[in-house]
Amino acid sequence: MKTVNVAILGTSFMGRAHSNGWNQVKKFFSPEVQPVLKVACGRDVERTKEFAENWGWEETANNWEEVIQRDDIDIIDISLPQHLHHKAAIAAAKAGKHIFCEKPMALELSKAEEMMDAIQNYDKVHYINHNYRRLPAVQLAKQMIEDGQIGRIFHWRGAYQQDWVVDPNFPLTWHLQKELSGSGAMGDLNSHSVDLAHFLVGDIKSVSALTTTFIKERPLPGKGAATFSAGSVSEEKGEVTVDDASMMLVEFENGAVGSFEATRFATGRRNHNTFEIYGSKGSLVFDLERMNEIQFYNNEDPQGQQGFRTILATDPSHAYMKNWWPTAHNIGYEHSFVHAMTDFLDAVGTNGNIEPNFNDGLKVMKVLDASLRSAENGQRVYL
Ligand code: SOE
Repeated sequence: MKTVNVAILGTSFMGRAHSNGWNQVKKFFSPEVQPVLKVACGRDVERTKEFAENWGWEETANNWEEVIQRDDIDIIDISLPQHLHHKAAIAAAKAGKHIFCEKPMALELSKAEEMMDAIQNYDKVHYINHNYRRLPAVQLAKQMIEDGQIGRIFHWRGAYQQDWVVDPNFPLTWHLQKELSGSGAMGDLNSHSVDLAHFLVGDIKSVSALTTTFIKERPLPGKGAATFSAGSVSEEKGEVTVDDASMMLVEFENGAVGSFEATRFATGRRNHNTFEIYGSKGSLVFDLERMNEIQFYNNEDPQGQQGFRTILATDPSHAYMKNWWPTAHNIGYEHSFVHAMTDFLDAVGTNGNIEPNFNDGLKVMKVLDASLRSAENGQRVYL
């Protein structure tokens, strides 16, 4: 079995989720090439050593620019905060590496365009990890739409709601600083919804949006501050420079219309990514908090017997499921990363490609950029 050496840049939440995926993909799938967990790269020497030990990375490094230049590395896994995505991706492309990059593609549109420039005349695999496409229930929704089971689509209604920064004492982590995250809920959460809408409904023609920041300043972060965890905080405060919530209305190229909510202030919603798609022959409803299910309404069911029914997408016939457990033994968040990795490794092994790649990531960035401009000028913005 041909193997490929992976180097991961980043040892926090996504570093953990990706390391789990690279380990699990070898156990549950038979991709064209198998990953070797070669190098884990992080800023903190001791923490990176512990990380590598725990997840089975063979070596550690603390300078990602040097790792990218190594001849023995085939895949660069970018699990860094988005302000570092473009530098790492451009260096990896120039070094002729395959690139598995976390979402959103980049800090801002101009940086995503630089990444696109770097992969012209480039024959390796590039991928943006909008992982929710690869949940079996979402794959089933895609199949049902393509089979015409909901007919002409009229409406998309998406909402990605979290509440981990509702507490004003949650510190000013990088997620809340424009120079490190680009935007707040817009880039972090709405990027997922926009990618799913592109995947399931189609391209977006125009956006009208508004954003708001509910809590304008927060204590500076101390030790242990990370995604979803506050750690210690300092007495000093800093300004929040990103949106806490964004609301967006769109026209799709195919005539459908859509609404998108993305917020970190939906108190009680921990990681509530949902979509509703309404068509001429039926409708589909997905809720990440019930990620193995898709709700389907068939307008052609007999009169008096119509209603939303729950389809459990865990049969062996559902995408990826035959590699896991017997039917109805549900999967979770982490499995979407494994599905992305098996498809990515197949693309690497066959000199093929995978979606969403940089082209799809750039499309998302263009929508987010237009949305932020619309929120700024109060006008509808056409893409
Ligand atoms: C934080 O909002 C976060 O970790 C996102 O960055 C991920 O993309 C999302 O899947 C879960 O929440």
